[in-house]
Amino acid sequence: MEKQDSRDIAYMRMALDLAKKGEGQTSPNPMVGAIIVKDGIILGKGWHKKAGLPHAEPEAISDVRDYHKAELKGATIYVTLEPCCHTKKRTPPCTNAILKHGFSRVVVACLDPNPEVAGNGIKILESAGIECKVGVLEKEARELNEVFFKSMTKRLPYIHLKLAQTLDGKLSTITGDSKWITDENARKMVHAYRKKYDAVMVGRKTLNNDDPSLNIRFGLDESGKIPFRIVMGSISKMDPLSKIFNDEYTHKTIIITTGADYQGAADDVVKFFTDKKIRIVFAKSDENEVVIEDAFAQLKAIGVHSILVEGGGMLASSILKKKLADKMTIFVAPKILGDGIGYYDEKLDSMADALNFNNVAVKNIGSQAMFEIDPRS
Ligand code: AOF
Ligand code: ZN
Repeated sequence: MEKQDSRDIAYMRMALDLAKKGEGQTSPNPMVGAIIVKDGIILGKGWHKKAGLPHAEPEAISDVRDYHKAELKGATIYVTLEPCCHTKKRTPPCTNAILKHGFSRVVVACLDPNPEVAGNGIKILESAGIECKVGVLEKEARELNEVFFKSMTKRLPYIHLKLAQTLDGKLSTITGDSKWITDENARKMVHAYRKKYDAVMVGRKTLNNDDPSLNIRFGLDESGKIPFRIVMGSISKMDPLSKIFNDEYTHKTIIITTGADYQGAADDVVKFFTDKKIRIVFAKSDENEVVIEDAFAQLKAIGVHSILVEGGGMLASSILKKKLADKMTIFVAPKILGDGIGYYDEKLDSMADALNFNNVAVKNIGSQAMFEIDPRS
């Protein structure tokens, strides 16, 4: 029995590695990997490559060589997510494919949080007499698909807040200069994050000060992915010469602003953005500022399920105050700036009122410290 368990774990680990190959490509779908094994031989492997394309299970089945196809009867399939069983969607249910080929055992890392599935896939397989085992490397599988789990169960997108600060807690000088606080090693990591998520977001001041491209560089752009580039704030104060308003990907640029600000903007400004096919999304306002939760809800409604927020200070401050981050990465560089822009504009009297994070890992990235924080716990 013990031996059997360690074998299940080993195959599931391979399936998880396969699932990761879909990173950044599968949204709004999860990353899923599958491995087919019979008598200790791996007959086929597959992973879900992109929403609309086949799921991991049919990919693994079609990977099986023709002369092995008959051996699928009685084989085991390891899948990192419960096989789907619902029909009102792009691809056929994977439970049908599993039943058709006569698998005798299905090992799954975690149940599918999609309410259309949520345990029903396993029920269907078990009632057809297939032995099912759920929960092998469950923690790893859920972590891998954190974004998907949030997107199936919550109204807001998954938010990863990334900041680069000096030793004295500043994101930029008082004039807004922030290039560069961290070195290339840290910045390369940020580009790897950009690749993972649906969108990258900055506030209006950061747009004007930094003129960021918000694309994926450092040799990580082989997939050709261009994330949505989102800028939030007053549309009339956004610099129209910014790169994200003038490159060839303006259809991937989204402006979030308030209705009042839009109405107050000059006609030629609005025409400029509309001609460039830049999407303008309105969010509720409070004292002329965008209400951040509403901005996120509006983005989710148009299909943005995950966002890497890269600052600046005001945007970070409102995310922190409203506790909207699912993950935080803070790079601390060995520089001291003195007067400058921070990112939490509260005036606290007591240490007891400080935001205090419990789930923290600290790593060295060159001469920088990287704090990885799970602010939810
Ligand atoms: C699986 N294996 O590899 C994936 C699953 O629009 P569709 O047809 O691609 O269906 C998307 C849903 O299917 C998604 O919300 C999730 O419930 C499930 N994803 N299931 O058995 C896979 N990617
Ligand atoms: Zn499926």
